[in-house]
Amino acid sequence: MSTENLEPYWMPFTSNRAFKKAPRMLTAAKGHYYTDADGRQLLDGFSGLWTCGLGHCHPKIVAAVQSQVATLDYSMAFQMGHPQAFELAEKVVGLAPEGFTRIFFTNSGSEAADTALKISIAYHRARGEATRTRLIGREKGYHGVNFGGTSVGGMPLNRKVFSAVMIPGVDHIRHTHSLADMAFSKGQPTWGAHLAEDLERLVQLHDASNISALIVEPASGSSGILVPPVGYLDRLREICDKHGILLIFDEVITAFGRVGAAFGAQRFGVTPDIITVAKGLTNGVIPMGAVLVKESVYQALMSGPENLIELFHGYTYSGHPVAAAAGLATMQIYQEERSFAQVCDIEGTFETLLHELKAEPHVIDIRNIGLMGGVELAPRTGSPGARGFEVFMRCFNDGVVIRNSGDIIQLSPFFGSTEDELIRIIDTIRRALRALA
Ligand code: PXG
Ligand code: PLP
Repeated sequence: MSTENLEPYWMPFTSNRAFKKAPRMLTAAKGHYYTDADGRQLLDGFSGLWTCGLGHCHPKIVAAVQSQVATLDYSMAFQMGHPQAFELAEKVVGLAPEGFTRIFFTNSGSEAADTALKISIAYHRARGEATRTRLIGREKGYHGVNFGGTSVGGMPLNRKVFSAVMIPGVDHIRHTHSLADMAFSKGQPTWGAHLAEDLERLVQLHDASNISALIVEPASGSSGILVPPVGYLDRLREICDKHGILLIFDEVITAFGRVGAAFGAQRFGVTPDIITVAKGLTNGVIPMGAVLVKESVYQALMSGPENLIELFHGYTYSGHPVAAAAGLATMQIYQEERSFAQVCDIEGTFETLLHELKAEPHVIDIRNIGLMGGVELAPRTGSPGARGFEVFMRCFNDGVVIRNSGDIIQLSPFFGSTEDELIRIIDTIRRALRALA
């Protein structure tokens, strides 16, 4: 048992009072396992928080971080540079879809989302279309918790309390989820491409000359694994092109292997104009996010006298040397271990095992793409989310860490998961479901 004073730390997205009565404390991690304060080994079925696809404490990332922190711990981020940030920039754009040549570093996915939205507005203004300021998100979207990301986001509970102070000039297209039309689809649902037409409705309403960008997750994670219907993203791309709207893919979860490619854009065969990343950029080891842009977006902003700052935006820790070192080691391992191909190799096994849960009590849908998996449960009458949390708790007590978003069970196994590990995760969930009321 741990002996810390648990009160001062206000935990993020956590039921603080319940946690502090019965804490779940993790004290160490290695490979695919956590150690908890009681010395138990827990199989991590969530790769951290979608972050650590390569496993925990990868020796090469640990070594890179140790060496960097002892060599250049911090380097002034504005008007100064250091080699690791430039090297990482080159490596990451090298993996990106054709046309992506520039990258802006942030410290999280939330900062990446807000940065991307601001870049889109600056881009249009620089090209003489200063009225293009309206931002379009999608219902059920998650783009972090800063003001911009919360505003374009579509998770009702994240918005409710802040409703009056959401940034102005935002609208949302409808989400793509429909149990009646796509329950138990494997991979991309075949129904739903037409839902992209909802963007046309908003263009008619607001006029294209006022719209800056559309931001969507190619496949959404937080709202419970929503996989894009076949043809849906292609249609969004066409409509954005038709109206001069920038298309932003928020790939904080889908980039760096999670869907079996370097980027979701490649997996789904649709190229946006701006991409946000975080999490897998450093395998979660040091916080870091980034915004990748096409050359045309960057060039539009490289105007004016050369000695002036082109974009009035940046973070004290943008391109932090220790984060950059972690990122560089991570990119090297992705290449050496063929991580993205590894995901493709086990995706089929994961899908088969996951969909076996269809027969279990309370299960009303199962969704998957790459190594993202969601199992939706019927809510208990009068207490939505209770069943999902109970499955999370039962799995934890049974030695497996998963996550629940309300009544949706979420899985994000490691890229190097063995079949036995996948079976253990699914069996543990099955036992939990059978024990539920
Ligand atoms: N965009 C997307 C698509 C994300 O998934 C963020 C932005 C924000 O990133 P930061 O680093 O600011 O948290 C995310 C983060 C879940 C879960 O349970 C997912 C996230 C965060 C917390 C929980 O699926 N994704
Ligand atoms: N608040 C104050 C008072 C600051 O001085 C700064 C940065 O210098 C910030 C906020 C922003 O911090 P960051 O650059 O780490 O996002």
